[in-house]
Amino acid sequence: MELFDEGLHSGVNLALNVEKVIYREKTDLQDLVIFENNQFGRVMSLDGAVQTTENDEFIYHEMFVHVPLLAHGKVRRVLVIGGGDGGAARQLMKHKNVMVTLVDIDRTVIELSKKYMPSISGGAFDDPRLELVIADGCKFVKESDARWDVIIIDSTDPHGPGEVLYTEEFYRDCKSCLSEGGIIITQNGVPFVQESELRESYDRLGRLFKDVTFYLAAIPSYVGGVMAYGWATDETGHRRADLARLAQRYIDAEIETDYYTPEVHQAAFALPLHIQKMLTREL
Ligand code: AG3
Repeated sequence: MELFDEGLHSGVNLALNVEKVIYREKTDLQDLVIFENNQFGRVMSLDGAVQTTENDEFIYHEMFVHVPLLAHGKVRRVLVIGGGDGGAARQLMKHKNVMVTLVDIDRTVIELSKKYMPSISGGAFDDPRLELVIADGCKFVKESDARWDVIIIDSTDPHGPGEVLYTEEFYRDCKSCLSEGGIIITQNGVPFVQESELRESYDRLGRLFKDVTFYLAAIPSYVGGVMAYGWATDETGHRRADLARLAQRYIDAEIETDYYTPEVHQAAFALPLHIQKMLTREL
């Protein structure tokens, strides 16, 4: 049987059985493959790195979306940069009063995800509360004078087209698109194998925001241990939202989840010591 061999991190490769290749295309921007695996269902890879899978995407996307929305409590407008598979958008649509702008550079990712992995977006792209923009996210935030309560940076890892989405300049432009008390969330990789990425984001975001940290979730298809989401805001109260308040917001939001609970939300911010030490270590 053919093997998909992800060599994203040096010295460790993720091998997945390819039951069947569903689609393969080298777009102008990225090398895209969709294949079937017996544990993960359909898997989408871009430039050789697993982006999302049918069976574990709920963990990644629920934690990306419900943590900032319920921590903030009054979110109306959300900007997603990347996220062309529609997984974050689907979770956002669960929140009744939320309007979403999704900016992805690659239309092909959206079309193929809708066609071959429809459960991931679950119709979110057809929802009138979602505005889709095909554009370079960097340029978009530089030029926009609109404001959002939460900005979700659902990017690839910092290689290739996604690299610019990890620069201080981009974070600064995002900040200028945040409403007061707004929150930026980033996909920040797997700390055990991507320590320098974590450290760099911590420095860059730390220069711009009062409250910068990470929260964690284990995503089975992202090899190497728990994954870190970056958290950046000037409103220090959001992170301190107590359990009773989160639980009430969760009930009031009437959202159905399979991973997120208010307890998991709080616990995700507890950083193991080795990760805390990464943040203070010189690189
Ligand atoms: N965002 C996350 C990509 C992470 C890839 N890293 C890895 N394979 N270790 C992709 C888009 C999901 N909506």
